[in-house]
Amino acid sequence: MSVPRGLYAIVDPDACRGRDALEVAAAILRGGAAMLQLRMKHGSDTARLELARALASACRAQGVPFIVDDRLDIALLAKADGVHVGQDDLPVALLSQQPLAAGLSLGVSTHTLDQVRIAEAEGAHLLGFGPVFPTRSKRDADDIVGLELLSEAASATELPVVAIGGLDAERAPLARDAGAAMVACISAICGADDPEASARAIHLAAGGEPC
Ligand code: TZP
Ligand code: MG
Repeated sequence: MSVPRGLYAIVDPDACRGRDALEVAAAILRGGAAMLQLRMKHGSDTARLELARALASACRAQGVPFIVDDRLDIALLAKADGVHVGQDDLPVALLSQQPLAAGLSLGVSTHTLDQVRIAEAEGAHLLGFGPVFPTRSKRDADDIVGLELLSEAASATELPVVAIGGLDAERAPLARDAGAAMVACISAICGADDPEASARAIHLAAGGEPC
């Protein structure tokens, strides 16, 4: 999977202000997101799989890579393009050696330069790095890393680094200038009054191609 630039949209049903997550995702895709991840911390596996399959299909229709957070099983069953894991999730060292995960893009959340180097050595294909700014979307968020450490992280790896945490259209250029390949957002898109317009503004501000 080649890595695009611009908005890495994270669709979290809890952040959609009661709106249908699939409709919010459709708006975000119209806005031109370069990649889309499903992050669903609550609800049944039946609901999770149903939404994952619907999002996979919507993303495929737009040629946008679709990633599932945390869950290799859901990623496989939904025929996603990849799976994203945090430091306390399934270890990327195992996923990268696992035939079941062959062909999937493996993303890893990192918060320190050591984690960046280790995730790369263990076979990750893409790294999240953050929280760059304060966030209210993750209850157990790590300490703020800031733009300087983001820049060091981007220089410390050959892998694309996706900035995450408190990003919006105003801050996206700062992350891009610090070396981020993409800018990941939850609340700035899922919680926006107009998710399509917000996604478009962030995607362009992050250096994405107009769609
Ligand atoms: N990992 C680090 S910060 C974060 C995650 C999942 C939440 C980002 O959400 P927001 O609303 O874009 O700050
Ligand atoms: Mg996780």
